[in-house]
Amino acid sequence: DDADGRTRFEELIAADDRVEPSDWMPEAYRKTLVRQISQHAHSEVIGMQPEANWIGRAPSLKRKAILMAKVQDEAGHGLYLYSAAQTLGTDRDTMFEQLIAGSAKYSSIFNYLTPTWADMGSIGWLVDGAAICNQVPLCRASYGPYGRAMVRICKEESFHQRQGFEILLSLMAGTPEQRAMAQESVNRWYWPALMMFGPPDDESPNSQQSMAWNIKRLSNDGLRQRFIDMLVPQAEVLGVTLPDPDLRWNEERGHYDHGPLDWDEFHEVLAGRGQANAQRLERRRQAHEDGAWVREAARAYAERMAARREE
Ligand code: FAQ
Repeated sequence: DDADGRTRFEELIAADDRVEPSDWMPEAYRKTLVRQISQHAHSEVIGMQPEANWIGRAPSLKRKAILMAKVQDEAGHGLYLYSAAQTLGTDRDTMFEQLIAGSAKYSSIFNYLTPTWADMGSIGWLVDGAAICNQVPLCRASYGPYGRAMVRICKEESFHQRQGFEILLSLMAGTPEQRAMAQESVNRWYWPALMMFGPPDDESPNSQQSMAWNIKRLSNDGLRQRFIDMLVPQAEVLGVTLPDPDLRWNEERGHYDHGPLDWDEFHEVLAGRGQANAQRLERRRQAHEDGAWVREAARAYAERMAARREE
């Protein structure tokens, strides 16, 4: 332990300043950041798969170009986040091995299937919408490289959210079949999107400490409520119904009341028994193996360049 370092760390947190990679930090602070950042990075990388499913089948050239750009952004977000985690001393190969071995978490939401085109709309509107709601406060996270990565990610996520909303808006202005497709998709994605914020506050083991360290700024339930309050007027503009019969404005609280979430489903998905857990990991493993030659070539090139510099 470094007494001066600890005092300085506590001062930084108390002043709501930023902790930088060269600063002393408690091991538990480092560990929880690596846990949260790597989980987020893996979510971005695995999160490319549900949408990649539709790149080859997008209904127009324009839609295809937009979807490709979005999925590429997700790869980029993964890279910023792996870089932020690397400044804490855990390298990307290690995190990748944990992902492929199935021992690392990624967001529950990416274990749901995308059978219809409307799912591209729902992912943008609901999944990216939830992501922004969760991540805007993370731009102020106490760890510098993480907060700064989040600023750029949030800007890109806003575009993703709007493109999803616009897909649904187009479908809702279409034929009865298209409207039905949009509604059916929203019905499937609504509850899983609410689960993205994590377990209820009284069952969230990490929240209290993460909030004391200024990593998380708002609780899981607090963010979930903020998200629901945001969605209701947007659903009205779209003309879709949110599939919760208990959803109603509570004048006293100044928030929408909502029905209970199915936490058994959440725990099943986390335990690996969601619709697509096995498929997502298998695809990731295969892509990693298929990319071995690229890593080998990049390493050989880097070595040759280093040797040349020494000459
Ligand atoms: N799925 O004590 P807490 C995106 C775990 S957005 C799976 O409350 P914490 C953009 C949690 O890790 C999605 N696991 O934990 C995109 C912990 O287990 P651990 C990614 C979950 O950390 C859009 C345990 O449950 N965004 O990718 C989930 O304080 C479209 C107990 O929970 C982020 O990761 C879940 N939903 O709060 C990409 C944002 N919820 O780690 C492509 C950053 C909880 O102890 C297409 N992360 N768990 O083994 C966070 O803000 C936090 O980590 C929370 C969880 C809020 C997710």
